[in-house]
Amino acid sequence: MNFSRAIARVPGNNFENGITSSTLGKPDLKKVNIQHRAYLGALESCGLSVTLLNADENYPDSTFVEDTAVMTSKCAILTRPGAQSRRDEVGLMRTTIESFYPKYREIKAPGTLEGGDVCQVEGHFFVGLSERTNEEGACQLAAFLAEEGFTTSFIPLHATSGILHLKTGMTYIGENTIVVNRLLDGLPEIASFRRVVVNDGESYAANCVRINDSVLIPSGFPKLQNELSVLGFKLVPLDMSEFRKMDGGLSCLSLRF
Ligand code: CIR
Repeated sequence: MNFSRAIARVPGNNFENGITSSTLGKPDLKKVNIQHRAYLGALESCGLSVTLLNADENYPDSTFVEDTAVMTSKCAILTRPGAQSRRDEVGLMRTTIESFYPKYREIKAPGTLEGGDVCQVEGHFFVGLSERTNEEGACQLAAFLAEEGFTTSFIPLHATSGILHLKTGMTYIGENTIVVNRLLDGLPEIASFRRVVVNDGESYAANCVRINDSVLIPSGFPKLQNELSVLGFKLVPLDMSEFRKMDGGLSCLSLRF
């Protein structure tokens, strides 16, 4: 959770044409850009040097860079998104990843994997098997990670309606603590962790991001904010209303390494 860099991409003018299951209405582009700039500012105030890529109007979801790669302290893996409209976003990321990790790996067909399904907990990676990430993709990732000494386990999400990616439903924020959607709280894989459970009204807030000594959380979820403050976490609340309309959370907007 100690990072020095991040990669992000400016949202395109056609951001509203991306994939969404939300019924919250169309995003307001002006607010999208204001919220994105505030997000970049928060990354910088956490000590990260941000590589900001230009918007790409061919890919309305391409500001959600997290889905295109898995970054670790030892290696980077380019993904192969399960969403067909997002598959070629990976090509846009290749040269940037290569500039930081000359020997990167890559998920190959028929594997699919999106970075939102990968939740790192110290030296272990939980990988969600979702509509976007299949077992083949997860196995390829696990093999790459094993070469670097990391361990992996899979968490099937198919039966858990409403959870797009694993990290939509749970995130590790350090100090042996996982913020988790009530629907995933019974998972045996996380039984040994301190769990902060978000219930239905605040389920969007299960996607937070620990960066160095801070935790970015979406603003507007007072119960979670209070619980994490009481536990001693240093919080950075950010307005994510417009990204939420496109099923995006805080982690999706950057690759951190
Ligand atoms: C999508 O459906 O692919 C985008 N609209 C949202 C992606 C969110 N990414 C993430 O949770 N890592």
